[in-house]
Amino acid sequence: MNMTRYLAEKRKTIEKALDSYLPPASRKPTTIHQAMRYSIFGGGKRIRPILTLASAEAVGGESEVALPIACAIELIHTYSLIHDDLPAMDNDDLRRGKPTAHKAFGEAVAILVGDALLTEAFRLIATKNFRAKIKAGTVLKIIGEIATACGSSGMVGGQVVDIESTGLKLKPAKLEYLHLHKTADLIRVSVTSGGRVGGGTSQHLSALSTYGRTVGLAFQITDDIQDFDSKQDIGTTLGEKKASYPVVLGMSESKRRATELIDQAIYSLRGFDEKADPLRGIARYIRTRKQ
Ligand code: GRG
Repeated sequence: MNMTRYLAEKRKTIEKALDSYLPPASRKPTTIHQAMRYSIFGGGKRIRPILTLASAEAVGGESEVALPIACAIELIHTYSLIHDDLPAMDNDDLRRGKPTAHKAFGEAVAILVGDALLTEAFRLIATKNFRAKIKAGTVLKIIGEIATACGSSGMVGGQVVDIESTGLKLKPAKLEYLHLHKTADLIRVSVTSGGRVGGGTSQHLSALSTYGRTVGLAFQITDDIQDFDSKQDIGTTLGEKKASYPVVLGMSESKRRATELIDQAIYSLRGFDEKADPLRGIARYIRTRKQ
């Protein structure tokens, strides 16, 4: 299958839905709504919501039914990037090729944009029209799983360990723990939520959970590899201060680990038919992606 075309089509579907779900920029107070839209529509690969749609399809469901959840996950991801960029965290000036939210709107508004996107995500899942065939209990289960993946035992917890590890020499197990929570938890729940809303069985969900965890970790490793390479290119040593795979494991072991995880992800889908081909393709794309 043509993955480039698949990803571009899904990205378009997600961006159209995000546009329809988000409050208009003209709604008062306009600053927050403009800033929310600035951050959401500032580019981005939309890999997490695409995984949600592809997972719904993989279990035989319709991706359209998964759209509110897919978009909610993109709102949460964008909130995490905005807060990660703040001066108190990574202090970044650019995100997705544009000034970060705090550079464009000030620190207070950037914090509030993150808060608003996180809250809006749960409103979206709770209120957007689900087809009657999705039971309220399924929606509740998804809300609980997403909250767990993003909270203090998930993404936020991983971010705390990341901050506390800056400048320290980490053991590989601690590094894996950090990235499992900071990055892989949200990716895993993007996948399992799609599988749930698509009507997947418990066997499907267990396989999708393994797929999500392994591609999530591989995603982080490839991100670290690119980050390390780019920092070497511009001759800084910044890349060595942050806890990252090339620093802890070395470059060739990091690449080997990423390949191993992608192989495990694809193997976890062995019980699925060709409807899971997009998930297989996304796993390969993560291994070879250039951005
Ligand atoms: C602030 C609670 C809180 C959490 C922050 C997401 C995160 C946790 C930190 C971002 C740091 C980072 C660069 C992690 C590497 C993996 C990652 C999440 C990359 C960014 O995701 P992409 O590549 O970004 O999907 P786009 O822009 O394509 O959406």
